[in-house]
Amino acid sequence: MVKSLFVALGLAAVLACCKCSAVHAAPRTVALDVTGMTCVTCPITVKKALSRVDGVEAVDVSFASKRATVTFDDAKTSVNALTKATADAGYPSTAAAGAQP
Ligand SMILES: [Cu+2]
Repeated sequence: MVKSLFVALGLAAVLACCKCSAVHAAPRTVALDVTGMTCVTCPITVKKALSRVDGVEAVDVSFASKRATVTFDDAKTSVNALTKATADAGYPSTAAAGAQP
C-alpha cells in the first residue's frame, strides 16, 4: 500500500521530468570514471572522443584522478552516449558515484 504510493509518486516525477527536459534543455555536467587511462596521452584521446559527441559543450579529463568531467546538452546527448564514445575510443567509462544517469 505505502510502497505502491511511492511507485506512483516516482512515476509522476519521471513523467514530469521528461516533459520538462523536452521543453527546456539545460546543460548538465557529469563525471565519468575512466579507469583505463595508463599514460599522459590517454586523456587527450578520451577528450577528443567526448568532444566529438554532438551536444557536448565542454570536456575536462584528468589523468591524475582518472576522471572526465563533461558538460553537455541533455536534449542532444546522454550519459550513455558519452560512455559509449569513450568505450569506442578504447576507454570504457562509468558515471562516477553520485552522478545522475
Ligand atoms: Cu596512454
